[in-house]
Amino acid sequence: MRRKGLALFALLLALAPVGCGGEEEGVAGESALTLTLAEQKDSGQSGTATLTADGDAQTRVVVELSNPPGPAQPSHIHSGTCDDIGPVVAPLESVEDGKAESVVSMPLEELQRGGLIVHAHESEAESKVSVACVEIPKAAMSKGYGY
Ligand SMILES: [Cu+2]
Repeated sequence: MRRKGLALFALLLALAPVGCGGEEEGVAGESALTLTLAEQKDSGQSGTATLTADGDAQTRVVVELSNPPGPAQPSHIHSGTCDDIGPVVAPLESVEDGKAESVVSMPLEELQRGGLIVHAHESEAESKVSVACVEIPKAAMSKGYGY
């Protein structure tokens, strides 16, 4: 009987760490995704894009970029990849002084369908130049495969 008790104790110890760390999840149905915007073409601008579900049909997108230049920087969600930027899927507010907060009429899930990017242009005048970009990772197919 002593051995059995010891084994049970060891089992409890082994189970104890489960549930520590990891993603913050399930806070009143809110979920957020923070992506790292990588600089493009030596722009010197990198930063983050934070996507937060805003109800079932909208997503709040906050873009923050380092080393902002003077002019406002148009920013969008496009299809494609950072190497091959496709058409605009949803416009974002222009990044001013390195920050923009937008609400897009697409649910977060939809933005995670794969093949979409968040990026910022150098300026209105230099709109062909992309300064920072990130590909929105495709969401896992179903719950239960989470990390
Ligand atoms: Cu764009």
